[in-house]
Amino acid sequence: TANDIDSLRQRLIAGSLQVQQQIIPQLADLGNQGLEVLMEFLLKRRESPATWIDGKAYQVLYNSDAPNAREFLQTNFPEGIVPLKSEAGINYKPLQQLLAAQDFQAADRMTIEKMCEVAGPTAVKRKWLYFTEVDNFPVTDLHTINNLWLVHSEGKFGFAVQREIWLSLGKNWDNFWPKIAWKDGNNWTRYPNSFIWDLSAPKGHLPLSNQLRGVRVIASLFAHPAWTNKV
Ligand code: UYC
Repeated sequence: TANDIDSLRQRLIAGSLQVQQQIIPQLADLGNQGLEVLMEFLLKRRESPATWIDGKAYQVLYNSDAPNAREFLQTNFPEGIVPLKSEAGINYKPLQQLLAAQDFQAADRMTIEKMCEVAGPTAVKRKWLYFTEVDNFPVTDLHTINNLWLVHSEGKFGFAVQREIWLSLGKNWDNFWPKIAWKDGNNWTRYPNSFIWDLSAPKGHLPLSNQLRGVRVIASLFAHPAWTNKV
């Protein structure tokens, strides 16, 4: 009823993160009227940086086949809700689209591809990164990639989340790998099928950094000024 919708609307606007998280799928189940509330919610909040709650609301609209939801996003958020800023001239829209669709496995591959693009044509050909290339990454591009992951994963995924976990473990790699389910005892998690490609994964599980060539690339990522000098 109209009353139920209005009550959900009020709780979405004023509720805690936990309440908002529960309300969004309820609105999604209510058809067009529910979608309208999510549209209003996104518009109201568009002046502040997107959080993963905005991400959840956006994803409902993005993955809906309702024509008015599609038209709304096309008009108001054609590039998504995270600004796709790049100092390296990279187009992050394909990554945005995979994350909005919650295709975390394809998004993980796209992340590696985009990071190779940032590093330049030799890295694109090589298909993996040198740690010296990561040291030279523009802050802006790392922020964009990180924010896309964060906003579209209920705050679970992204480099900054991984780095916080690593710091909380006193920068101990041996404790870090099992914590994010990249290792179980002595066994590395097998790529790709043993990784968890949805939000049931532990915090920090994605995006992946292959450890085949050692820890230096991810160490450079975590040491990058992007995470300490906020822009
Ligand atoms: N793989 O085991 N990985 C690949 C991970 C390791 C290996 C790709 C992560 C350990 C080989 C990604 C972990 C290891 C290939 C990841 C992991 C290993 C490969 C695709 C847990 C053996 C084929 C992108 C730390 C004991 C490619 C890419 C090749 C691929 C990620 C083996 C994203 C997080 C040490 C043989 N693994 N990788 O980089 O280069 O190719 O031969 O980390």
